[in-house]
Amino acid sequence: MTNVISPNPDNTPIKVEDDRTGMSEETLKRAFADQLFYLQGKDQSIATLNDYYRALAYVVRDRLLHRFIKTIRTYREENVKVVCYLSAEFLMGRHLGNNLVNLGLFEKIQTIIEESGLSLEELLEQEEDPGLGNGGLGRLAACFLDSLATLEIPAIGYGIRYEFGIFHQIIQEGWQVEIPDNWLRFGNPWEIARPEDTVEVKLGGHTEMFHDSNGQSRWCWIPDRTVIAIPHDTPVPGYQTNTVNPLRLWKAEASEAFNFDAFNAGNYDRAVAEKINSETISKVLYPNDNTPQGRELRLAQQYFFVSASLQDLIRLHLRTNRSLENFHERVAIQLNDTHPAIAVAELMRLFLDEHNLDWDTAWSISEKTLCYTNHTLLPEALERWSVKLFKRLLPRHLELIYEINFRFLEDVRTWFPGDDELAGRLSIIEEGPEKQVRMAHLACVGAHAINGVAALHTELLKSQTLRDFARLWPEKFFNKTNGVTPRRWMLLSNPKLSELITEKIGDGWLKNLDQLRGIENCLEDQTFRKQWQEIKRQNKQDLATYIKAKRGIDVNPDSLFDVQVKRIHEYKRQHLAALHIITLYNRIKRNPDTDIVPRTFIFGGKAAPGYIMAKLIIKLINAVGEVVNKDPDVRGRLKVVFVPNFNVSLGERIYPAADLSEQISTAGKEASGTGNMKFAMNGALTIGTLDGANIEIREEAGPENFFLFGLTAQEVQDLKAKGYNPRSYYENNPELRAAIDRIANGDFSPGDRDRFKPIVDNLLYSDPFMLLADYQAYIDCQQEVSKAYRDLDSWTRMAILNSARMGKFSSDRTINEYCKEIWDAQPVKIELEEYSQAEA
Ligand code: B1H
Repeated sequence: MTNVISPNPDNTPIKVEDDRTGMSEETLKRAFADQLFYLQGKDQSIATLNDYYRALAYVVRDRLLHRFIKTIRTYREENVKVVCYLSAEFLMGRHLGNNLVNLGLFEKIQTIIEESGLSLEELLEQEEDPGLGNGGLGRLAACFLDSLATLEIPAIGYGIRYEFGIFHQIIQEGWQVEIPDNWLRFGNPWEIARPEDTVEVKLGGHTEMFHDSNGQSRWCWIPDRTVIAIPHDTPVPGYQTNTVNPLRLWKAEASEAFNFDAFNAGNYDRAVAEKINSETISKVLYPNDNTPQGRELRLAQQYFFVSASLQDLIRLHLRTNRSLENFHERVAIQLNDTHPAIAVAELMRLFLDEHNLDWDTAWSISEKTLCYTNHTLLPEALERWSVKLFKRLLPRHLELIYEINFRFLEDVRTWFPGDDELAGRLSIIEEGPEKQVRMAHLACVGAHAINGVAALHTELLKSQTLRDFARLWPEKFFNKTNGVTPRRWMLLSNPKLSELITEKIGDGWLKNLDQLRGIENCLEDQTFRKQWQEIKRQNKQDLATYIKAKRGIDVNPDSLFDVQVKRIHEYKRQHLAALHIITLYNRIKRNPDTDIVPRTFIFGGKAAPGYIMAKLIIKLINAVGEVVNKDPDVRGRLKVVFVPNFNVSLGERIYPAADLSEQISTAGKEASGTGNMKFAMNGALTIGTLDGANIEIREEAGPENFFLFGLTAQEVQDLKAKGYNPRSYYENNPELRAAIDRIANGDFSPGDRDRFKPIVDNLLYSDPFMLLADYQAYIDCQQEVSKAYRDLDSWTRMAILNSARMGKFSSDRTINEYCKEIWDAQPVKIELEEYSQAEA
């Protein structure tokens, strides 16, 4: 608000913008000093960098809040349709830089901070990276929230406020060591607790038959535990819009601070134990990517956040609507994988047991509301819960699932009479020594839309993993190729490149990434290519400085930066890249004068703590680095660096500095990949298989600007069916044999020859991900890469074309498709009062 305070001596009124909303330099400066003094209780003489960070965070948060409040009020008053993204993971990355970018404040704040003798970059580094996710799936949810707000779509993200996010990885003697991620230790300026919106979530107990006054009998649930769910909201602003949507994360607490009965009876231990037990639910993120952990606590987490979110939605709906009959017209719920699939049973329970709808009405509304995204084809990653465990934790839901399944299979039998095998394959319950609930089947039956995350993935879903469902309901299936937000992954992380692009084509590309095509017109402009190259070189120099500081390794910024950053998993084949490095090393050892293109191999990624093979792959990469980096014969031409603790903020440093993006999963195994998109947007060329979104990236970039190798998904399957014998590749390929022998002989494990035996044996005797079958094609393709890199100008042309043609992979495109084809959601403009609009 513009206040008028005491007039000047010459009687002209002084205008003072509200220190909480004003966007002028003057006001921002005052607000910064004010927050430091009154919030942190410090002045400049004693403030630490962290104090300055927090002061600045609150300055920015203040400027989000009135937009946030107005956004929520508009949604309510206009009774709009809201998209609810239910996800066990949101890998948001740091907020401050992104919020500055989206509010259009970055440059102004940078000037102010620098004028105060501070560095904005240093302050941004103070923020803990909120790591409430494992990898691609959680980061996708975060990119979607950015695009939803940018496209002005009313949306809420619902998830869990884990007290400990993904562990912090350090490398000790080449091994991964996990350190707990106590990210809330110094508080979190971006969240607002909303205790007034607390809801209760029940667990356990049993069910009983109950007769109501009309003589009707029904089952009712007598739970034996209650936990309370306290929402914590984080505002998520769109880029250059007034929309600020909520990310609502639930924290679990005991229903009473203590169980007073137990407490008063002197049973203090029990009272405290119950409290601890309840709070365990939101304590820690399970650190598995692409492999679910079948633990009771994990199912409790899933149910906890799903139940709290659905209760919240129903309550919000009934505030502005008379009944639940139009629920699906006001709410679209997207299930991010099967982790929230219990929503199918919980929504039915709420409709039937708590709101007295009849089955058919409840089912019809529920189905029209729910949508399901599948993210993986790996059979071991498909969630199943034992019926026994389900019954112990969620007895009422198990009954409902049986009822849903019974009705579903009755339909199947009328559509396909006599086909009992089909019914068995489709059933939500898997029969066997231990009966299991198949969560993907529950999601398919309960949702009206099912989608895969890249064209190949969706095809394989329809023809294999969910084949029977696709036969039953072809109209339910969609492809929605993933995307990433260009705001974080270009503008924020690669400001120099973004500036160059904007200089050439204006800034429209940030909201419409297809406009990037415009830079193709600059391809013949030699100055432009030089500038492009120079920016890449500076980004590489910055990364080299970081590597030197973190790992003490000198890397040459003029070498080819060959990068593989992603979770460590056998299907992603980091060990295939290791075989390539060892092959080059062997060539040098055979002939130290061999003419090779200098390369820096950069790896990063976490292994699930229980995944022994993945942890051994990390050790192998580091061990190869130890030998190669120090061997004088190599003469610094090859360097291997494992960058510890790969996370969103490290990604922001690494993607812009890459020349080559490694996307080398076994075809048919990587559902989409999203790192592949971030690399290509920033002008890295891809070496990759025909897997996931690589296929579409290659189509867009043009096959001449992409290094393709390896078996196709079909060939992988055919070879497996025919009988795959990895040993024959080993025996018939001398370079492959030499590389594997070097590992087997203990050259990378002095004093412990057998250290890498599990990797060697796995490759020679089973090789489920067919590294040996793809080895030669990969080596040959890498040779092509080196050849291409020798002509830096022509390489730069290819890099520019990659960037220019990545428009399709903006998450704005993905979200637009979901809105039109799945959610039926429309943008809603948020109008601000004049005072805060003025300088926004
Ligand atoms: C993806 C997961 C995943 N697919 C289980 N599945 C998890 C499965 O904690 N768990 O139990 C956690 C994560 N993550 C990834 O999703 C795919 O592997 C990528 O290919 C894809 O790009 C990404 C986003 O769709």
